[in-house]
Amino acid sequence: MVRKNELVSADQVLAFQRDGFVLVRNVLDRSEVTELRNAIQTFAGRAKTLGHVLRSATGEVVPVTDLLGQPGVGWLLSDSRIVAIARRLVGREDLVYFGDSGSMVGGKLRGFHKDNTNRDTAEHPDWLSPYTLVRLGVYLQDHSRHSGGLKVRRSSHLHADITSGEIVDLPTQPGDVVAWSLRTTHSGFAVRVRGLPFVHLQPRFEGRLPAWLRRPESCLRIAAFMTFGTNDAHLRNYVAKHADLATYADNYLYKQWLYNDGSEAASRRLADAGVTLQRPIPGYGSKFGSEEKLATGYVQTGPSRPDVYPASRVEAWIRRGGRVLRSVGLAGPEVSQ
Ligand SMILES: O=C(O)CCC(=O)C(=O)O
Repeated sequence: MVRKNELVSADQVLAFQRDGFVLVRNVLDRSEVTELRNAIQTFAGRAKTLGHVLRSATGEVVPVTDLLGQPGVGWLLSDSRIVAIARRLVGREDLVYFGDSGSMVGGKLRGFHKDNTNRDTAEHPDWLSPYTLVRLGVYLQDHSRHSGGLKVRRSSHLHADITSGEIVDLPTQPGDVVAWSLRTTHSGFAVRVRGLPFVHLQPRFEGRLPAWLRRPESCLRIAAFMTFGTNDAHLRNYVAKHADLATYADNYLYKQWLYNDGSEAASRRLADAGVTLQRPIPGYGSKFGSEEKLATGYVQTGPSRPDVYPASRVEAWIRRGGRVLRSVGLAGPEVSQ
């Protein structure tokens, strides 16, 4: 096992700053991967029974509660290796966790997007200084030879659009951690093409690839995600966007904050690892541990805010063609499935 202060080399930090993502190998061992797979499946199953999950059109089970409150999983957020990676990439000592993490079981939710506050306006403060919110993904199965992993666009964290950057399917193996800037364009559930490992498809085409051309997933896809930041304007803007119900009603993160573990014990566990727990809204944690079964079968959230990405050249033509095909019923919905 690699020592924690060697987990992310100086070259990897530079690669992260250049590319907007980095793959850190062999962070977790085999038994930890097995333990996490089991714990997440158990927790997600229980959350689904209660309806404490986000609504899904593509089959994934996403508990609304963050990782901190999940038995057998919460340790990830204060794990010295995870914290060391986050600290190296955020680039600041005062690491903050603000209740943005989660797990996902199964599904096929694809589509290029960014996670930062403002995704399409180069004049917004998000784009005027290096971005300090970093997301870590732990994919608990093989994606070096199998579909289902993370797809990113290289250096797309430098562009306020989702069309820039070479497409890369990340060959993660169980135990690896992938980290990306919230400004980086990415999509889940990458489909690998049989016999053509060097081909990295647009998400919109992946869902339409015939089954015989796809490499299958290795087993049920289970993944965990967590975001860290530091005490700065980028974090304040991000939190303000999701805390403001007037402009972003009932958004998923606001709902998650209600269901999160905001206890003093959880906060102390993080503090012992050098991470500050920020509880962005007054009701943070007020529904944690609730046994109320939701009749809707999921936690209701408002629509996500549309991003208006200016399309250029080929992308504009593809969009136009897609609109025409959809209007005459010859193409499916815009988010590929
Ligand atoms: O499912 C995935 O691999 C990506 C999830 C994602 O887009 C995110 O956590 O921001």
